[in-house]
Amino acid sequence: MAHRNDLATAVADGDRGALARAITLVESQRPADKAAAEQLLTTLLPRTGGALRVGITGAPGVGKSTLIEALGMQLCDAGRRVAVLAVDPSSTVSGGSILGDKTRMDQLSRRPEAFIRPSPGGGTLGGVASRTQEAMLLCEAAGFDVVLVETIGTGQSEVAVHDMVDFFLLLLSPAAGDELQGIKRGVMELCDGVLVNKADGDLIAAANATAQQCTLAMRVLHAGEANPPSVRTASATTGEGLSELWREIESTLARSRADGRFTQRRQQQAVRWLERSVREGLQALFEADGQIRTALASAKAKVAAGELVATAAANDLLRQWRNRCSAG
Ligand SMILES: Nc1nc2c(ncn2[C@@H]2O[C@H](COP(=O)(O)OP(=O)(O)OP(=O)(O)O)[C@@H](O)[C@H]2O)c(=O)[nH]1
Ligand SMILES: [Mg+2]
Repeated sequence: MAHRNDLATAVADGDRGALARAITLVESQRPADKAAAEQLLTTLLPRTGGALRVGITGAPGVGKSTLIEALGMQLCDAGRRVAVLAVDPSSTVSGGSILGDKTRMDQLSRRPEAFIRPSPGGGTLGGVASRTQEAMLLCEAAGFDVVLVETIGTGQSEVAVHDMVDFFLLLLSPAAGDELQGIKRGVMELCDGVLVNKADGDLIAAANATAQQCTLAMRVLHAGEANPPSVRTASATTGEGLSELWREIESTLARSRADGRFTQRRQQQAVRWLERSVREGLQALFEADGQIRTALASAKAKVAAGELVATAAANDLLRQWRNRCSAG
């Protein structure tokens, strides 16, 4: 117990080694570690919530990591403390991760004001997202005042990251104008801002054209909204446009703080996180029961063969499970 309190104190003191150990603890799947992690998070909860949480999504190679590094350096220079996290569902399959194998952000990782953590591997997307969210709380408890979350642009992980940040930025490449139709409408609706990256050298004209097309598309998608998401261009490699981007993010968040949307969004996110965790936990409990697993397998075969109605089979399984719960 004393050891755990030491860890909480060390995290709260901003000790980076302790923060790394605390994140390892919340990422652990061992039952004993889970209890310790819950206690740690509960102890530190009053110290959380103080960071600006910004999610960054976009197709592979669009420049997310380069942007995060450049923006992170600017923020550190301005006296901010920046944590970088990632949600990469592919790492749950491969065990690798977007911030792990391909070691980028070399400069930022050497800054004492920055903390970079790759995506946790293993488990469902929901599990990975939950652990990233817990890592975010720990970073806040350790005094980081900006948390940047990189995610690879796939529908589900985008929703998961949108659900944990205050501002969700979509990165497009200069060539995306031709493909705007193809870009999932979902993420265009979800995002709070769009950045056309790589607006440098020969790509400037294409980037401007894409930004124009995107602005029109956003007007249609967000018709009638008081503050439709902004669209701008920048270059993560030259740094052009990045301070304007950050100012825009801060002023958007200042507006939403002033009119209450900021708090409301965080409250909704916390409640959805609870609901998601309950759903996932229930399913895990259900499927962990050996007899239920056997019954489920046989129900699947019968439903597939057209011998059983799916809803009737599901109700029967749930009834069996309830009986087993009340018996056990
Ligand atoms: N010209 C130009 N190239 C850039 C810019 N930003 C990134 N790149 C290049 O684009 C390539 C991909 O950049 P990353 O930052 O790794 O892209 P990413 O979106 O993080 O990629 P994944 O994590 O693999 O999805 C690298 O070769 C970068 O040097 C930019 O603003 N201008
Ligand atoms: Mg990357």
